[in-house]
Amino acid sequence: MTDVLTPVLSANWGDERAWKLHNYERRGGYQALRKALAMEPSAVVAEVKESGLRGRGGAGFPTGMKWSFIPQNNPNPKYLVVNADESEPGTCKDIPLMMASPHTLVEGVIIASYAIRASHAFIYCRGEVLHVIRRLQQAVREAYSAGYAGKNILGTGFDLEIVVHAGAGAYICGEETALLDSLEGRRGQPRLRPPFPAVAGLYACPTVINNVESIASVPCIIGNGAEWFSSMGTERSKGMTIYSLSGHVARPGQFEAPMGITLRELLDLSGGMREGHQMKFWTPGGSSVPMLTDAHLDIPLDYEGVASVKSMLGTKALQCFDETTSVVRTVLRWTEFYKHESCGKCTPCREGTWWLVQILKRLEAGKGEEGDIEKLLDLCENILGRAFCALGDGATSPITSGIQYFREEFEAGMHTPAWELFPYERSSIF
Ligand code: L3W
Repeated sequence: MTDVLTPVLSANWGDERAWKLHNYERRGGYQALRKALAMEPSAVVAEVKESGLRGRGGAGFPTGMKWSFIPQNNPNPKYLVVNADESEPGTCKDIPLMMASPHTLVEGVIIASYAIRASHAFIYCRGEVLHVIRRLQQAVREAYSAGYAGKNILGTGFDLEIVVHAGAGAYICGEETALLDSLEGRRGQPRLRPPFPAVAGLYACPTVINNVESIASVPCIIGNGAEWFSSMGTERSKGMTIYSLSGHVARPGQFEAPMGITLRELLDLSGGMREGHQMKFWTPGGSSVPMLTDAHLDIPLDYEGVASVKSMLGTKALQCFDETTSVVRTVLRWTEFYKHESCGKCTPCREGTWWLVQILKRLEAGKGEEGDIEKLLDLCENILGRAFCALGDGATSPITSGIQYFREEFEAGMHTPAWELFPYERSSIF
């Protein structure tokens, strides 16, 4: 079964002091950069396009295409920004990657900046993870000392400054335009799109924003070629990727596998659900996408497979819950998170998430009122597509899908508290 795994990004995670430059170089690190610098920037973009790499931050937008949107006739500076603000519930792939192998990301940053002709790159990392920020800073310093960053990189005349920026701990700053506002020193709130960042991003200049895993995938694509990468995965979702498994599984963690693996296969690798328990529901990509059930264990975990059951692959954070878990309570906890993290800029999200929490709280307490389920669905309908950014939409997904699959638990909330039906002590989560 383990041959299902394709460790590339995680290949060196078990190495001693894998984060040090000399250990990264010993495994061939920075050879892809040398190769890229010998190519035309447009050829690097073409190679990434050809590979079929799609954004690993949640939306799956083709990475090479995004790079090609950068207008090269625009006289303004171009910027690369790495979204390292990993905060989607259950998502834990970028932080382990940056801790174990920060140079994979730094090498990707340099290649990507060269490809889009950026002379400044920013890694925006969530502020709570100081250990990650320190590790990144150390890796960037090492890259400067070795001549991989700074002026005249490897004697090619290419200059690049890399800045590691600490965010202040707001989920909304993972939204790309809020991240840009925050990076510019303002309160992080989403901007209207279009214009997309590729046209007017940081300081209103053309900017590529990519997720950590997307940029970290670039060195192996340049090093091994687009064909190597696209030989893995499925027809429209290419390559390998990192899935995070959490919750009631025997061995939670990160599993790097080709796009299209199923949760059943991943569960085999992680020892299955905790002993004596069965899968009840799970999320394919954090809590911002519709939940699925044990009926969906064999769908391919790629963009198309998950879309075929009306969910989204998202960040590939597979949170697994067994039969001891109350759906109402779980959905309430997630909704409290969205209410807390709503930036307040738009009314549907700011007010809507508050009302959703009020109704879910009384359903959890067994004090639901007649019509509460309809009210929840009506509120969701009025948030979906009407909020300023994806946070509002995301907040509705667990509720509508929870009601779709487990309506009887919401109905039970009219008379029985969730803690009676699902005692806390049986469920180790929430
Ligand atoms: C130029 C166009 N660029 C689209 C770019 C756009 C962005 C990318 C994807 O949300 C999802 C969300 C969360 N010209 C363009 C263009 N672009 N059209 O492509 O854009 P979009 O709008 O499809 O998605 P998004 O707003 O980036 C991301 C989901 O991810 N998610 C959340 C993850 C949270 C984290 C975190 O922890 N920080 O990653 C989980 O599922 O719901 O649907 O770059 O500029 N015509």
